[in-house]
Amino acid sequence: MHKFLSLVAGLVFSHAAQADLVFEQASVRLMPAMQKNTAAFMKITNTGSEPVSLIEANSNISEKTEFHTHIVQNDMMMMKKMDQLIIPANQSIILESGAKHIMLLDLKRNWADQGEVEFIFRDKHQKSYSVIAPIQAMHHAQKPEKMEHKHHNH
Ligand SMILES: [Cu+2]
Repeated sequence: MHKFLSLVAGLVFSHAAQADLVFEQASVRLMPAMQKNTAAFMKITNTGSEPVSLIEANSNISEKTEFHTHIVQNDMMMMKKMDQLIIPANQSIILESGAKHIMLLDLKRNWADQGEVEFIFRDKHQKSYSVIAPIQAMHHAQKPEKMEHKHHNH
């Protein structure tokens, strides 16, 4: 009994000492069935004292999953693939429409019927993170969600 308790305590301690990520408000944008791509949004908080670099993403509904950002090129807003997504120590980043996001490419047939998506992210130390995100219709796709959030602070 005592042996078991100390083993559990040891596991909890070593886990807490590592960098860790908390995923919140995750969602995948519902798209018409003929669309080949969609995007996912979420808030990621790094509760550790070291930055975390995610270098790989996979999902169960797409052949490819990438980290994207938006850049302006020739006066046009374009999406650009990022080799890594860095979450600074003790900080949160928000992936949202019109900013950094997760791109799901080459969607599988009837992908939206699943209702939710499972992501597996991997950081540069080969630690993996599993996240479940519901598939949701987003009505104000063009409007940056940032503006809606600001409203609550007044
Ligand atoms: Cu994209």
